[in-house]
Amino acid sequence: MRIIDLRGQVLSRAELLAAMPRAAMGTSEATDLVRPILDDVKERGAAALRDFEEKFDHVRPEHLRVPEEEIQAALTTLDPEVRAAIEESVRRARAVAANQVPKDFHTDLAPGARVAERWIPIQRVGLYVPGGKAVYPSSVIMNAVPAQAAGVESLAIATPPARDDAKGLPNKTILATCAILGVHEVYAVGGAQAIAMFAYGAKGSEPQDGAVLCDPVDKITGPGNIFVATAKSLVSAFVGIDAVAGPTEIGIIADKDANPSLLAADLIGQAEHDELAGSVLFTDSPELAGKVQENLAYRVPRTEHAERVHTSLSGTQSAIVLTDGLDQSIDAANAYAAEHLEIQTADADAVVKRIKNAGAIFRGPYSPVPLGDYMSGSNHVLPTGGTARFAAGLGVHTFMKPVEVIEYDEEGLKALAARINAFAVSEDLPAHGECVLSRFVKDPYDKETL
Ligand code: HSO
Ligand code: ZN
Repeated sequence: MRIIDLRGQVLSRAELLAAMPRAAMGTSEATDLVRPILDDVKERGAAALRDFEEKFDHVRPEHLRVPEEEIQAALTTLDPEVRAAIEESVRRARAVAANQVPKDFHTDLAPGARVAERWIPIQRVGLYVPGGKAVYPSSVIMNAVPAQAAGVESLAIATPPARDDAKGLPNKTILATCAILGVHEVYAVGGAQAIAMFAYGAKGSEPQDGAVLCDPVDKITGPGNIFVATAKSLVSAFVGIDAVAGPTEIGIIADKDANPSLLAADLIGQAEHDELAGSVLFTDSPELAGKVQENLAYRVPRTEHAERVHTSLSGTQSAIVLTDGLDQSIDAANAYAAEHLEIQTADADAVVKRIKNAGAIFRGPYSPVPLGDYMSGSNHVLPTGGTARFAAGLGVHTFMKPVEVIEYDEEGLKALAARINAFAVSEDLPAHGECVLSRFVKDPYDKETL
């Protein structure tokens, strides 16, 4: 891993931000490819979905909507150990999500003057689950559980047909996870066409599809490749989307007493995801940095995905950041704003309190990132690319919206009438003022008086 040496440097905010390792994001021509797919699905519904599945996933699914028997069948053939792991993950995620549901509240401002806040679930959500080399049933849990806890009435999942499935059914572990979660609306549709189906809805083209194959959704969440991401941003003008995720990242703040072997394991764990994954160690101990490098030299060639891990750790997006002390490590980590931030220092709680930017914070040696990936109960869909400076990870709040209810009565409004009128007149909107005044003086336009 390359070294970024900040020691002895006093950096401005801009310089510190610029010094952080980041993946270079290429621009793409995906928009030109995606737009016709969106238009065709909007126009021809299920018939277009079948054509695109054949073109991109090389199979014409027998059923675009996966029959319930297939979802249940996938559960019966699931490896019992994997099933137990999924069930534990769901249990813990549900316990946290139940606690996350925001409470309605109100503020009384004066007699007869109340503003209430109601949290309302989004009605219908579409969750995209990628196929291909990265099939993550854990991500189905991370999206579906908070949506269910929020009270989303209708939740649909779209995921491409598995490569080796003659009938065009999706990955069996994904289907089994849907069965465990109680998600019954699953489509064997992938890519930009799945996003189009969610955004516009799709009419059926064969009797088994019914007149309507899929109703449009109000919000689309879930990761995907560049075509899925582009499709999501194109439809985001009229349908909600979650953030478009970049490559995954880990930041670790460690001091001289941290265990270099475990640090190396954790850096490799994240690098395993992707050649572009970022693994960044912040430390004030050059000795520790040296030992971590030694451990990496030993571990990397021996790990299953050695080539990918090597590419990721030697990329410009990964680094060991050497600092003058814990204060500078914390400043740098705050500038980096890691998707996942591990704290491996003597007084970890004191460091946690000083973290301003991170997708999720993993405190101490027994809270490694993969615990959060699978079953800590926390969510693993987190802001990447430094967006943790302003964004939060997925949670119950992602699937709800706060709506203010204005509850003034006669007394409450009357007390403000003159002031509202003065404000309205100052904005040259006198009819605004009249709305209020007409409620208290005899209304010259009231038809009763005409
Ligand atoms: N670390 C990934 C999530 C994941 N890991 C899924 C394993 N499966 C991004 O947070
Ligand atoms: Zn992971």
